[in-house]
This record gives sequence, C-alpha cells and structure tokens, in this order.
Amino acid sequence: TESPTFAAVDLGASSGRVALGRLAAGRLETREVHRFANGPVPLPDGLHWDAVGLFREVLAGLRRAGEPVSVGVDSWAVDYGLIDAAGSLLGEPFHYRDSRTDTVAESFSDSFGAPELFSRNGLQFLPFNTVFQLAASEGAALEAAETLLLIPDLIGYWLTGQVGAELTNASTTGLLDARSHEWSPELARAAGIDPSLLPALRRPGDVVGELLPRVAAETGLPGTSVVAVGSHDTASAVVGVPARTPNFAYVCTGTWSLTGLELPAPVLTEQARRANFTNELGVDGTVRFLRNIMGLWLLQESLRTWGLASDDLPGLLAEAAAAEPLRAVVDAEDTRFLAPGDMPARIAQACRDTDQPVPDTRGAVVRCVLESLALAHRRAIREAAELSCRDVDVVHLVGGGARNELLCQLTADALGTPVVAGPVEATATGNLLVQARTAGQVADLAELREITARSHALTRYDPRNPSVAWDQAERRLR
Ligand code: ADP
Ligand code: LRH
Repeated sequence: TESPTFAAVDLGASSGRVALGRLAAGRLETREVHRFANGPVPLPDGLHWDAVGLFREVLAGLRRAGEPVSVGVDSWAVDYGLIDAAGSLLGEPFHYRDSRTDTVAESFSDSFGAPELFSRNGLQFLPFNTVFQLAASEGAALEAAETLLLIPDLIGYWLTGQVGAELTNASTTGLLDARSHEWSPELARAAGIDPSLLPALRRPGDVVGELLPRVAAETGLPGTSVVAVGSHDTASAVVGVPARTPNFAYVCTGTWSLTGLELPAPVLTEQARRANFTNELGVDGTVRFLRNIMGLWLLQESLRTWGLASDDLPGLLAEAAAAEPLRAVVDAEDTRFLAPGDMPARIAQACRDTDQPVPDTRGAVVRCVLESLALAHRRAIREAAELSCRDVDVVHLVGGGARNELLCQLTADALGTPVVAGPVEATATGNLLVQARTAGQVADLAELREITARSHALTRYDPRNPSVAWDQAERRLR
C-alpha cells in the first residue's frame, strides 16, 4: 500500500504555501501545490492581515492536495483574531508591525517590572508580543470577544469548528508561564483581558478535529482531520533543522532571522534578560533560546522602495557580491527597521549615526544588509552559547535565506564556524514530519532530523578568512 500523504499549510509573513509530503524509503518526499503572496494591509485604523483572504488560499491549496490523512497549520507568531459568542471574527487581525504598541509596550513593561515580566514569561522584549498588543487594544471588539485565537488556531477553527491554543505559539504571547507551561491569569489580567478569553492549550501531535462538512465538500477531502503541529512557524522550522550532532545553532531566515540554540530548559537569568533573549517552547518540551533579528525584511523593503520585484534579486545579489566588503554595517536588531517604510533611507541614517560611509549604490546597500545580518547572527549565536554554557560546532541556516549564497558565506565568515544551508522549506518539513509522527511513522526528534538530513541536498559553507575584519565592524556599532 502507498504510504499516507500529509498536507502542510505554512503561512509566512511574505508568502504562504501548501505542501504535501509522504515518507518513502526513509526519506520525506515533498511537493508544493500552492503558493500565494502575503503582507501587511494598511487600513484606516492601522496595519492588518487579510485573514479571510489567506483562508481562501488555504482552501485553494487543499483542493489540490489529493487525499491527505491530515493537515497541519503553522504561521508567524503573536498575532490573533477575536471571536464573539456567535463564532464571528471581530475585525481583521492586526499586523505585528502596526505602530499601536510603540509606547504601550515599554510603559507596560516598566510598570509591571521588566525583570518580573521576564521571570514569568521568559520572553525577549519585542513591542509586538501579544501581551503588549492586548494592553494597547481598547474598544468594542475586545469587549465583545469570547475567545482569542492565534492565527494558525484561527485557520484551524475555520477548518474544523474547534477552538484551542497550540502550545508552541501560545509561548510567544507573553501570557504563558515559562515554568508551568500554562496560561498565566495574572499576566492576562495585567494586559487588561479576562483570562477566560484564552482557550484550552493543545500540544503538537494532538488531533484538532475533522474538517467541517462545508470545508470537506469545498476541498473534496471527506476523511481528512487537522492535526496540531508546532504551529509557530519557527517551532516547525527548528524541527526541520537537519542536525546530526547536538552542538548546533540555527538561523531560521525568512522575513526574520531567528537565531539561537535548542535547549532542554529555559534560561531565565538576569543576564539572559539583559541580552534580550527569548525562551519560546518547541516541540517535545524543547526550548528555543534565540533572538529576533530583522532578517530579510530589510532586503524585501529595500526592493519595495526601489520598485523592484523578487525576480530582480539574483542581479542585486551579484552586485552585492562584487561590492566592497565591510564598508558599513548597521545593527540588524534595531527596532527603527520594524515598520514598513523607506529602508535604504533608514539604513543610510543608521550609517551616519555611527560615523560610517553611506552605501552609495543598490549593490552596496544590499551588501550592507547582508553583512549586518551576518554580524547579528554571529552576535546572537556567540551570546546564546555563552549564556547557556554550550559549544557550537555548526550553524544550520534554514528558510528562504538558505537560497542566498552570499548570506550563507558571510555568516560562516563572521562566525568562523561552518554553515550548513537548507532546507529552504524547513518549516513545511517540520510541520509534515510532526504529522507523520502522529500517524505513527516516526519516533522522536532525532529520527525526524535524520530523515530531514537524508531528504534534502544541503550546502556547506566553510569560513574563508580570519574574522578580524568582523571584530572591527562589530566595534563600529558599539
Ligand atoms: P517567510 O516564511 O517569512 O515568508 P521565506 O522563508 O519564504 O520567508 O523567505 C523569504 C526570503 O527568501 C525572501 O525575502 C528572499 O530574500 C529569500 N529568497 C527567496 N528566493 C530567493 C532566491 N532565489 N535567492 C536568494 N534569496 C531568495
Ligand atoms: C517568524 C515569526 C517569529 C516571530 C515573528 C512575529 O515568522 O514567527 O518567530 O517572532 O514571526
């Protein structure tokens, strides 16, 4: 008999896709059946996501999915839809790049006490953590709301009618207790919401439910169920890291560069808080100890500012490869780059602020972005290793950025550590393999990573030159 097929719905901040996967001879065979654009939508009251439009694309993808035994949904973290007693969505979800949290996040953190907040939720301070978004919200929607659903749980609800909160993504809200892994009613109340708004937690591998009859009819999938995966895309991406040794670091590069280590337990020390590290929950009780680096968003927004499309990327990357090395770097964790806008102008200003030459061609801007990312990867990995007393022998770079050879090489150069790039679709891979495990086809995380390593062509980048020049570049940012 044919081995069963699984369907992964992976909603990234810049694009969404539906991919199919099945195990054959110890490998995962995958096939993308649908891909669609995603991004912020400016409405009069702020930046939103087009959640209903995304759901339409999910249905379109599932229509092309053959007959999968299950579907798993993952997406970016922190954002949510509010549902009323009748089950209706109360407005399009806000986008995490919306500015309404700009001042509220800091004042909330100050009045709660930043050390106290970190000791409870273990999270890095990012202005868009759900806890801050809720503290910044007011008005009718929040008052009418019965249930808060994170984006993958909202899609899961529309597919099955079942409500719940998958644990890995719940851990990004700032409302989950880092030790007990339960919702914290105190944090919910501090954010100004009734704790009953937060639905029951579910774990990766749990069955969410059967497709609603209308959805089953629409997609032609009568016998398919939805299975909870690591619904935070970064949780699934780290599952999809093809590590074969324990001393690995990862860089999940897409819109963001999520950079750090997988640990068995959170690091909740004052040093970790000061270094602004986060402890997000992964599959099988693992912890993602990492920092959010602005990532390829810097490049995406530069392209948008120049009126260029992703087809223009290869040409620009060739210009960047030919540009002068380490002429100027910026701090790729600076929140000045968070909101949509004229990224080349912001980069130029950041260079002036640090007495560096302003990149004067597009190739130079792209080079500056990639070197700044490489430098930020280096800083995050070195600090994560130090704060958790671990060694790092290899860096796995996964996600869309694994297609960027210059970024991979620069990351290896900056760190002085080999980089293994791929898979590009680590998130979909992690999503599919967790479903395969629920179906009884895979045992543990180690086996699942072995399957990933066997299934993908990976590229190794060895560090080229001594890292003195990178040490100097780093000092320019201090
Ligand atoms: P997300 O999941 O956050 O939407 P992805 O993992 O899909 O992001 O990565 C998107 C990024 O991948 C793009 O911003 C782009 O920089 C990079 N990328 C995509 N295709 C290529 C390519 N052919 N060469 C280099 N980089 C690429
Ligand atoms: C990446 C990601 C990241 C979050 C951000 C909001 O897509 O999930 O892990 O911090 O989006």
